Amino acid sequence: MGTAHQWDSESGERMRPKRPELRPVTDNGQTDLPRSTEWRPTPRRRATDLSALTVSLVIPTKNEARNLATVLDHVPDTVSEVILVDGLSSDVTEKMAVVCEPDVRIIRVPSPGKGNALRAGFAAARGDIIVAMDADGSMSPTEIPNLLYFLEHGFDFVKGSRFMVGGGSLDITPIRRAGNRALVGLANRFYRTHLTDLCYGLFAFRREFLDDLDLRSTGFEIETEITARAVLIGLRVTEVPSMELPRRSGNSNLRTFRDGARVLQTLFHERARAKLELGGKTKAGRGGGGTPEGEVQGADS
Ligand SMILES: Nc1nc2c(ncn2[C@@H]2O[C@H](COP(=O)(O)OP(=O)(O)OP(=O)(O)O)[C@@H](O)[C@H]2O)c(=O)[nH]1
Ligand SMILES: [Mg+2]
Repeated sequence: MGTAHQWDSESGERMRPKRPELRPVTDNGQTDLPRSTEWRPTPRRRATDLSALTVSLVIPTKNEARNLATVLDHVPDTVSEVILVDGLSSDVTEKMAVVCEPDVRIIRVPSPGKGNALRAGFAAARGDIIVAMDADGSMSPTEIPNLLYFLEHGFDFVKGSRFMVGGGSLDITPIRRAGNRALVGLANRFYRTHLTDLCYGLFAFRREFLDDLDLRSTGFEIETEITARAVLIGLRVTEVPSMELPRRSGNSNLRTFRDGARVLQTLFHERARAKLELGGKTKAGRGGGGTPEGEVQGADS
């Protein structure tokens, strides 16, 4: 795939990269990984050898045929499986995906919304690590190893940030930048964090926390929900710089004011939910008042 493609010297054909083997899934759909039904404070805090872990890349798509090749051709070999979540495309997105990545798993979700798509993809993922990214060419899969590095070194949830040193965006409009800034500020106030970005689709986390994250969003607010939940349940969260490029072709599905309002609603909702569910304590038992101040690394926005 991508930069790692190799060519067979005899046949002249392109060789598929060797992907790490996925762990077996048992009859009830579980892998042999421990699930997060109760607190296990120490094991998840240790650094892990990433070469022993498998990685699922989940990509939601809606009419991204023209953009997909650029994305799939640069997926690093550390990714064990690529899951495309489609169901609404009226173009040849699925065909393009199979041509670029014959082993791709395609999940069809007919209900609209990025949140619905991502949640279905996460549920289907079999890797130890789940990475999410967009298909419009605005994010580069070559940044995935940066996220994995921090998971390897003890973090549980790592998200890309366009607004920390080293990151950037060639795509964001002034109005969206202002909106994102206001929403990040509110999130930092609510959750006592130091996040620099909130509404960005490149992130990665350990699959063992999927049940605890208990995601419910249907639309673009899923990025806010997963970040808020990760903080509020006491995961170790950090940000890495990311560069957002303009969408390569086609139209954005995001509606600035409608989706901004949903993000705002999510911030309030998650704060209330955490108070109700956690009773003022994070699951890791470290935070006071339900917010693990100081756990989120990153510069102030
Ligand atoms: N399966 C599925 N995927 C979706 C849906 N809406 C958006 N997506 C995908 O989610 C990703 C992000 O959507 P975009 O439309 O690029 O929105 P955005 O990146 O937040 O906004 P822009 O910066 O304007 O591009 C893309 O890969 C889309 O194809 C949907 O309803 N279903
Ligand atoms: Mg986009």
